[in-house]
Amino acid sequence: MGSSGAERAAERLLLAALCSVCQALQDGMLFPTESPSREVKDVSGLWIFRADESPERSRGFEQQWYKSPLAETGPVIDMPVPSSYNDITQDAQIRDFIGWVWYEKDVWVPARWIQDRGTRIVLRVGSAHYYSVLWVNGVKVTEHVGGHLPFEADISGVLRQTSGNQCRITIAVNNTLTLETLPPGTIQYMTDRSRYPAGYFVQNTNFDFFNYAGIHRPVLLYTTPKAHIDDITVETTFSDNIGLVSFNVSVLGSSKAAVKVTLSAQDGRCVASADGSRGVLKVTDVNLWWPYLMHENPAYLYSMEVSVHRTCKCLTSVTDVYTLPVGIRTVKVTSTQFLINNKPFYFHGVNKHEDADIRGKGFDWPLVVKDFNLMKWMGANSFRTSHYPYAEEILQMADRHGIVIIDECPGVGIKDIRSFGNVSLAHHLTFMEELVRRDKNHPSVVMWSVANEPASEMPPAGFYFKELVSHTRSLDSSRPVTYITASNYARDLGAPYVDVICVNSYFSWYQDPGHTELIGLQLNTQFDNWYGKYQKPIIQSEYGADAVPGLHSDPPMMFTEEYQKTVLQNYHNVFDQKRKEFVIGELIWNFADFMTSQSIIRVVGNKKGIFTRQRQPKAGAFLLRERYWRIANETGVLPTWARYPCL
Ligand code: GCB
Repeated sequence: MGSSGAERAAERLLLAALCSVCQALQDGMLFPTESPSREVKDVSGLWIFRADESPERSRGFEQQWYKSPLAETGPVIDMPVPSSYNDITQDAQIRDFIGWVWYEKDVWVPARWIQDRGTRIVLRVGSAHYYSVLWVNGVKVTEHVGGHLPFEADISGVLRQTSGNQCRITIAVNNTLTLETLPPGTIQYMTDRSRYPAGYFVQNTNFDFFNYAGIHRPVLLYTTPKAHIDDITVETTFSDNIGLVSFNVSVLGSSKAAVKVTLSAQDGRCVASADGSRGVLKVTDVNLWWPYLMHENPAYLYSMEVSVHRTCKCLTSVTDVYTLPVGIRTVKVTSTQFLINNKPFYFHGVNKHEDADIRGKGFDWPLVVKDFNLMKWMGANSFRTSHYPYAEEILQMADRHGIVIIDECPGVGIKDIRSFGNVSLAHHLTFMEELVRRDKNHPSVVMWSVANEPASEMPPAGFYFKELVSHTRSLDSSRPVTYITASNYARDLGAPYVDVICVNSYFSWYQDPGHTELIGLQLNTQFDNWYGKYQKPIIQSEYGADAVPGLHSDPPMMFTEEYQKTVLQNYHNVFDQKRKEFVIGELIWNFADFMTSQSIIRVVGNKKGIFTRQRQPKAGAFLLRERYWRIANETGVLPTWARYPCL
């Protein structure tokens, strides 16, 4: 039987996944910034767009839509970038589309970039979901598997060989998920002709958020000199008042380049410097990076300037400069505590989604800043990037505001035993490599989460998580590793390998709906069982209840704001006991309401937010606000401006 278009798309996806697994990550993925030697040109904005609605979804490739302007291939529409495409039009077919969509934009590249052969021109996509192929002036320049992470290509050669400084960028993106993608999914063909037309298929997934697709983060052109800083890795520690920053710089494009590193304080004073691509900087009277509400001067960032020099006939010239913010801090875990800078840290925070009206998962500065303002307003000191890596700009905000992050990879919905095979594992390991490569230098990131609620009771899960956790540790030994479990403590096969136990539970919601009086007993049992078995600190990584804003009842009933509040209060009573012992954090599910696929258990999305999708507070937000500030006042060192007035 010949395979259909969607099956072929899935196969193509799989092949690409395998191919990316074979390539070890060789290059760095520094966030593009401007410097005396680098320029950045944002080419986001309005692109044109065409979904390949052919039954096989393969017409674009057959007719080579990348070879000529997209508008010449058929009807195109306007599409903003960054944004998910799903909610932009009035067309349900576009909203629910599965398969290839095509984006295109004509941009001008500054002539001097092209003329100066010592300039590298790089095209970078912040993220596109899920599988992408990129062409410049009709020439394929790269492809990438996986949403939520950046990818880029050096396009200098193509630009210099093709039509000069006019540049047509074409990006094809396919959101098909397979058993080996992260998250996994399956395409199901409906063969009952009395109910479905020929060729009808659906995408099945096991995760609870809408599979938004498209170009989700900015598209940039940037330059570096040929001899350029490719990657920088910093690790920090301190002893008494001396901070230590070990660095490792990789330079590409020159074997003779010399590296210089200078660390400056916030007032511009140089506090340490060194020559060479590896070394350790010593900072006396160090200002440590502290989380928000843990110190009166949180989120202190030094600025590390890395420069590359070349000496030619006794003349030394600087060829490349890159500046990296550096926070000096340590993270450690004991059997009962999470220590930041050797002091106990209690996570009082939120789980989030990249999700909003209209733009879906598209990056949006107003939304990012609003969310940080809301988190700080409610006294949250942390969030988990459920269930995938968030935009780098969000991590930079967290570095600058002292908000602590559990950084999660999109290993969500791994429920099918076939997703525990070698191909899946290899892709998962590669994903962790890409994630650590991107996020390793952020002081806000204090722990890696390799998955959410996998079927960790299935026999292959033991081997799978042993490999995954130990590989992640080998990539970064300075941070603990976890995955988020909803399995029973007695049957979870991955828990022996993690550093912190993260447990999700929904007592009185999915279990014993309506019976909030059972929460105390069940939650105590949950904590005692997990701690009894593993003697590792525990985070309640999800808990909550849906509340439709404006629905009220007393006594509380499910879906009302009062019920959500009552659930939270009952959980809090137990947290307050257990945080004296081994519970090191509580993360509400969820910060805001978010879109899901349509189902009989979701009313226009998941309503467990304490804020609506439009970021307006429900009653639960005020409850958490009082609680978080109370905890902060008890445990932190707050500047006077930060004290919650009512406490
Ligand atoms: C969970 C999942 C999360 C869901 C949540 C819910 O356990 O980790 O993705 O959205 O429950 O509301 O059902």
